[in-house]
Amino acid sequence: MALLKHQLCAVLLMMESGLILSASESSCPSYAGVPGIPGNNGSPGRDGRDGFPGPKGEKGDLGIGAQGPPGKIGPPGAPGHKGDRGSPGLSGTDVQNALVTQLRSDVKHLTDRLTVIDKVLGFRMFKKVGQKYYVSDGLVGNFETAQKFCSDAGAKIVLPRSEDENKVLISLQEALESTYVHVGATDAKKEGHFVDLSDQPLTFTNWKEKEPNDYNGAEDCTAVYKTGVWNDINCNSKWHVVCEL
Ligand code: MFB
Ligand code: CA
Ligand code: CA
Repeated sequence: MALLKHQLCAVLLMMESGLILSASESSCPSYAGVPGIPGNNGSPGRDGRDGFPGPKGEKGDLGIGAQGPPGKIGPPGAPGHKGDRGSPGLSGTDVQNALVTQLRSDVKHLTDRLTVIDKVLGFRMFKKVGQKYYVSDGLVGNFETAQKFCSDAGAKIVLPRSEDENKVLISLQEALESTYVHVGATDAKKEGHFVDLSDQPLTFTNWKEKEPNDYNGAEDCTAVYKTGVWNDINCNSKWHVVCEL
């Protein structure tokens, strides 16, 4: 009988858990329900009260404080050991000789500069370019005439060595109202290989496009056009003469 009662109750219980049926009170003993799905965690609890102070910690290492300000300058040290004997100084005569040598060098430099300036002032036109001067009397002639004129004046035919020097020559040509000015560059010794009058390679050129072209196979001298471009020309052609000192 008891078994039957339990079975009946088990059936009732299954009906309650799977069907929507109003559960009637029964005389069945109550059984624990099927455990439900665990609920979500509750919201965090309030902070707890501070705990009691812990035990005193061990003594820490010695701290390194910020570097203090530099100390006061200490007293002067004891005098050092006596040094070795120095090499003998110049005798009074030696000093005088050194002074005389320096003075001679200075006088020569000044004399040389005065000689140059004296020559420059002998020309109708001149322009300073660095430590040099470009000078002219407005002479027009061929390359040979130009070379002799400058040499007799203790100078050389002009040869611009930089863009700046080339520009100074252009400004002098404006004053001369010249078309071309002879310059000291030639390929007479080796065609197409232009050198200065000391046979050194040119460190600066400003050739016009398609120049030098040795036009008609007879152009071994060089002239600067009034715009500043260079052209190889016939050495017998006559152009303005500018020298440099
Ligand atoms: C040439 C030039 C040459 C002469 C000739 C009249 O250029 O290279 O030096 O000036 O013109 C085309
Ligand atoms: Ca040539
Ligand atoms: Ca030419």
